[in-house]
Amino acid sequence: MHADDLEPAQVGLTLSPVQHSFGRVRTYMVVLAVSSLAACGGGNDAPPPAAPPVKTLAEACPTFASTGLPHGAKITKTEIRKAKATLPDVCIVRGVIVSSPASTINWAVELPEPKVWNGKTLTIGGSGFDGFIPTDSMWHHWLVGVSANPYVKISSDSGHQTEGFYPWGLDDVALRNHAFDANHFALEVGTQIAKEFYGRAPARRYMMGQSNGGRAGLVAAQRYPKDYDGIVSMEPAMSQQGHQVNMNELMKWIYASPDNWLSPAKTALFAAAEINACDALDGVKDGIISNVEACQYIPTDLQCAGADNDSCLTAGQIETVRRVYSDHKVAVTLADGIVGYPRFGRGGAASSDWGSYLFGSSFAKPEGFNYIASLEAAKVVENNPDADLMKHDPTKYPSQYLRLSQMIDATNPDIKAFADNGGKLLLWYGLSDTCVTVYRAAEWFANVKKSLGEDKVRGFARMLTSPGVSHELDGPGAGSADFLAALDAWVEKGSAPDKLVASKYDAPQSITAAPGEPLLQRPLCEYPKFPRYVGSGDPKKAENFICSGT
Ligand SMILES: [Ca+2]
Repeated sequence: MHADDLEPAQVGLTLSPVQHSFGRVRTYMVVLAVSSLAACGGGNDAPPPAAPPVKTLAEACPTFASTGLPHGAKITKTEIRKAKATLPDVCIVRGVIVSSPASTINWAVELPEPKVWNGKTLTIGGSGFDGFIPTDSMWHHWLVGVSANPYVKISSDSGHQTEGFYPWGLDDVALRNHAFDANHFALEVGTQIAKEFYGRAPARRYMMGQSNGGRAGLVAAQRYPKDYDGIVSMEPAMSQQGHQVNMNELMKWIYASPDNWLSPAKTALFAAAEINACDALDGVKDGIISNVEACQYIPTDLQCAGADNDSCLTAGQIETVRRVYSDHKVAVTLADGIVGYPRFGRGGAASSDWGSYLFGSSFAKPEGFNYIASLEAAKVVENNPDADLMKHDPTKYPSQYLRLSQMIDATNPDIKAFADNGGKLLLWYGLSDTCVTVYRAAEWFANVKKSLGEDKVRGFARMLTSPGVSHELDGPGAGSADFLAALDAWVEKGSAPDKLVASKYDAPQSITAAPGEPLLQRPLCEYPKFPRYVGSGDPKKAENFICSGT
């Protein structure tokens, strides 16, 4: 089915058991809807093909071959994936690029029917440490919504086939592939395949990713500024080494004693208290902490008077909350002169993030991703598969961390070449993200403005945020919006994404279910503004909120 034929309600929300952004946790998440497809021209405004397509997918796919692919790419397989739910029929061309004995890139190019292709490509970023092909696994809910659109979709495993970091992180070629080269190579391969398959070159090339995939989008703007006409970077793990170095200290604190660790019950206790303390600061008690900068609550009022139990916090647990909301400052200098890692945004306790990223479900067996990520980095910098995070001292490995950071991190604010090439950047963050903090992105975006000037940046980049939305894209806030359609409208029509609305839907629903009406909607505000209630009208409607700085 062509996405243009779908009613918005058919395309919007999907929920599916998905792979955790970094690890293997399975959870349910809300889809970033494609609900404004018709309104925002998500793919249905491209010019029609210059000539009628000669073949259908069924005719062209089995016999498709190319001998002229760049970067030594070889096709290994072609297959048709029949339409399912919102996903269109596609021909998937699979192949490899053998970069070195240590790094082979597996890539996949999904080609929609010639008569529905919108003439554009979309590179899909991976997650965690990569090691899998994103378009194969539907690892995140936003991908399901995006995949309804008739783009040629391009993705790769980034050059390694395991989801950890060790030992491939020791190899420079594998690191380069993971950090930036694999997406660039796969893009050039996918562009050539599209050209041969349809008989015309793609008119536009976009990139979209979240977490590590968001980092991959930013790093492309910095290193391959002519690769994309537009990039949607969602909650980018742009300072991966800053995160891993500085989470080491926080994780060592949390796992030093059960008195510092918050169980799911204690996390829920704190979440309710934090909302109670800070909810009304944005003008309405809606369960969403939107005025995050005014929220300074530390739960000293919850301190246990007697024995520890689920209705109170120990002194250590209160200190843990304080540390989560304080800047982390391990003295290891990383790429672009960066030291430390900022505090996390408010509101993550009311989402699944504090469980997924900080505390897991067991003190005895640390499983939160921030622990896993720090441990994986420790294995690489120590070159030791048995590295012990609790004994690891990052300050003893400054050159190793710097090497990783210079390779992987996307903290260079000079994206002038990307802007001068006409590229558009839509950067989005859920303020409650407790995997990778919004404040690192905010620092970077401020540096971009300092480097290029406010006016120039306004012409090609926006940083939008949603309060009460986590890295898992759950939480009480509204974070679902069709960012891809917004980007496309900006690139093709010059329509800047300044009036976007985010929705929150009920959950869970199957991926075949229509989303129904949103539970609530909020304007997507430009950082650091947030949705403030105007004081009257239905608080479920975006029109009754303004983007406010205070
Ligand atoms: Ca509120």
